[in-house]
Amino acid sequence: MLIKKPGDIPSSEITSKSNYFTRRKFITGAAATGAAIAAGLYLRNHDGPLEDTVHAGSKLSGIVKSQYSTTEKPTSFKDITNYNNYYEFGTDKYSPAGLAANFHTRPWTVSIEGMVKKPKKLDIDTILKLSPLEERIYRHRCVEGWSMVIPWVGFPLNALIKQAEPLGSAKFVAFETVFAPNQMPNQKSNDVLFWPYVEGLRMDEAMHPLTILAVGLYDEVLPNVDGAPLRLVVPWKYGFKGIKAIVKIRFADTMPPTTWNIMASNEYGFYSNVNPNVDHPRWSQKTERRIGDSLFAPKHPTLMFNGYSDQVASLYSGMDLKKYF
Ligand SMILES: Nc1nc2c(c(=O)[nH]1)N[C@H]1C(S)=C(S)[C@@H](COP(=O)(O)O)O[C@H]1N2
Ligand SMILES: [Mo]
Repeated sequence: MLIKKPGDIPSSEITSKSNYFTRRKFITGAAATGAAIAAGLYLRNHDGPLEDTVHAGSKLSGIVKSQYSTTEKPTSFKDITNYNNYYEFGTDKYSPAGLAANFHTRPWTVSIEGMVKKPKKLDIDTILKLSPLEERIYRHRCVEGWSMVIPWVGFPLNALIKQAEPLGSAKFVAFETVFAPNQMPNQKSNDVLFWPYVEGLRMDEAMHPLTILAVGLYDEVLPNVDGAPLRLVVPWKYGFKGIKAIVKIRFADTMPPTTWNIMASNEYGFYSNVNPNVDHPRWSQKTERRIGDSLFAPKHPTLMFNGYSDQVASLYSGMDLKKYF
């Protein structure tokens, strides 16, 4: 078994207790109703006994290289698939890998809805053929202060968005993780987070060519623990924006709620752009620990927009990034 390395910020500390419980009291009613409705909608699709479950591990073909990949050395497959945040399965880093191993990723339908000309329900195997698969080797920076370099396989989110033809009035895109409490043990109660996990982007962020939907890793089908079968990757933002196991994409004219912002709005903003100049209220964001480095290796300086300033800084020109953190 892997042993927890010193220097980790325990996931349990991601939200201060007092804050967590204040929010809980406030929100329980609405969340409980939402969860009940979601359960009704998804239980049949994703909680039944399933036959065909083994997909991770198969090689993906026809992957093309991308100009957007970093030349930094990728983190090992072992670290990327054993050191994770996936609260539906476990709140520590090492248990989700095992607990997610038999998660059912087929059949899988993604609903595209809200302010679009062409709402659709797309089967995951149709989505996989939507656009050529690209390798995107991206830096991944968790808000907790650690980072990796991950060779994702995926395609630009904008390819999917264009198919749905959003209305001009759509200004945001909201994403939702599956609600499947029979498979995701922590979804059985709201003690950990409110389910399903939700995230969102502004429309221009969603359309940006760096924003991808990942379906693979190291040329293989995405391992369950990394968000199979479909997971968002926005490399200039903190890792929690990269919502896993997506079943719903909704277009809206108002800013959608996002899970960590609901839990602690003073600590996690909607934007959550990687920014070494805006500290988390409980720790500095100036440096990061690269997973896989030796324990004695110096920390890496955290880069503005995670090193993607040239591509994305213009999205935020004139914005006060301390206020809109
Ligand atoms: N549904 C869901 N998505 C999630 C999370 C989660 O707990 N549940 N954790 C987030 C966080 S905090 C991070 S850092 C990344 C981790 O992705 P990885 O495990 O593939 O490295 O997933 C993000 N997406
Ligand atoms: Mo994270």
